[in-house]
Amino acid sequence: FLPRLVASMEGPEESYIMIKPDGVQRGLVGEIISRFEKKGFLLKGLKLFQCPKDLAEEHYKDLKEKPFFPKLIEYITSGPVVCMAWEGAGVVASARKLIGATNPLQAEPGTIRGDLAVQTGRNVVHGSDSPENGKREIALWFKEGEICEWVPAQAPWLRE
Ligand code: IDP
Ligand code: MG
Repeated sequence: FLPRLVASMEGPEESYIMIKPDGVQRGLVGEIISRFEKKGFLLKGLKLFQCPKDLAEEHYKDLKEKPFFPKLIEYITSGPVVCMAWEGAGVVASARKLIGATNPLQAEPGTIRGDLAVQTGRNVVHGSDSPENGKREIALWFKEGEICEWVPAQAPWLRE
């Protein structure tokens, strides 16, 4: 009861999705956004952004002991990224499925990484791994006023 009450006070489920610099450089922005848009989730925030080093380090702080951490930070800050906030019941797990496994060679065909990438170090997209991290990452990457609360015209055709 209490966890559900707390969850409802925190509002709807959200995922932070980010097209990494390789996705932007390779001209995959429209293709990647389309997959989430067509699925039926709600886009609440969107921007092209050059990520500073300290933000990249904060975003990936759980990985800071990994040997690949310095290269990961270099990769994420190497050019603009596309930051997105997506909303919807089940969006976090569903977005992870749409994105596919971390290693694109193990990602299923039909997923973004399975269709569009070949290496873990260039896996084109990020998706939050829990609803808590979805909230945390959206608060980290977006400023107040950059998130839009709106109801799309197609809402009654997506959910009964
Ligand atoms: P995820 O993005 O599928 O959630 P995580 O394990 O959270 O995967 O790792 C975050 C990111 O760090 C990956 O998407 C990838 O860009 C990078 N990464 C993870 N493992 C490796 C590795 O072994 N070599 C190089 N980069 C890695
Ligand atoms: Mg992760």
